[in-house]
Amino acid sequence: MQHANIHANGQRWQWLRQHPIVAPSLMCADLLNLGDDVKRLEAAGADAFHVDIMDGHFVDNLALNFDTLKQVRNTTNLPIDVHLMVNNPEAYMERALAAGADLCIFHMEAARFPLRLMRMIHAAGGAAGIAINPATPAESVKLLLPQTQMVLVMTVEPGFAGQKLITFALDKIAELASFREEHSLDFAIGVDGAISREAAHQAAARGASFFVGGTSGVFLKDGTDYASAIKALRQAARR
Ligand code: S6P
Ligand code: MG
Repeated sequence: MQHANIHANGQRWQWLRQHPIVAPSLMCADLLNLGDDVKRLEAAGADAFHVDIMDGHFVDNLALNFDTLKQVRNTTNLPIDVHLMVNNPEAYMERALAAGADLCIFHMEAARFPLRLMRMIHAAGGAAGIAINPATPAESVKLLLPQTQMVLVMTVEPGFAGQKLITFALDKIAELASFREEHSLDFAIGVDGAISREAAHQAAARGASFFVGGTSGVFLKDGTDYASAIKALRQAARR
């Protein structure tokens, strides 16, 4: 799957239609050897890379930044999604696009002008994604679904890797999937947070196709290599 996968109308989201997509979360990678890790993950079968950007306000942590994103862009041709966990995403979106994100995801809870943001992303040829926290109802994004390429359902409170799965958030996947079918819409459903094989299986059964792999799915502490972990996650995510 290559980044140069341009949709007929010039927009870069054809790749998002594949199932499953396993996107390792780079904040969980070896940050002192990030370039090597990106190459190793690519060779191990990663479909895309997930880059978390935090501001210390929307969430009480900091993660990667736009300079890191730029360097990752220069290291791989795989698609990159950027997950902005920031207040006022309107102020950051241009930088995410300029740094080479293919899919720009902002939080519904933080956006004052979600439609404007989506238009800005589309005008730059990117795909637009909306993330919702575990306690944010799926209902809150329904009006925007015809414009979006992905809804990222958070299955942990955003901010930190290594948390426990919040199972009630999984129900929103089925809700979004049935709305998608009912209205013949075309957006992917992603899941982020504690996505183990079991969680990937449950999320896929409800209609998710995009799986962020962190410490529960790809960067496993038990010595499982990246290729085996990604393969197992992909198998678990088969419909
Ligand atoms: C943090 C961020 C996530 C994490 C991912 C880590 O909120 O948005 O993308 O990197 O959740 O995965 P895990 O399996 O450690 O929870
Ligand atoms: Mg994330």
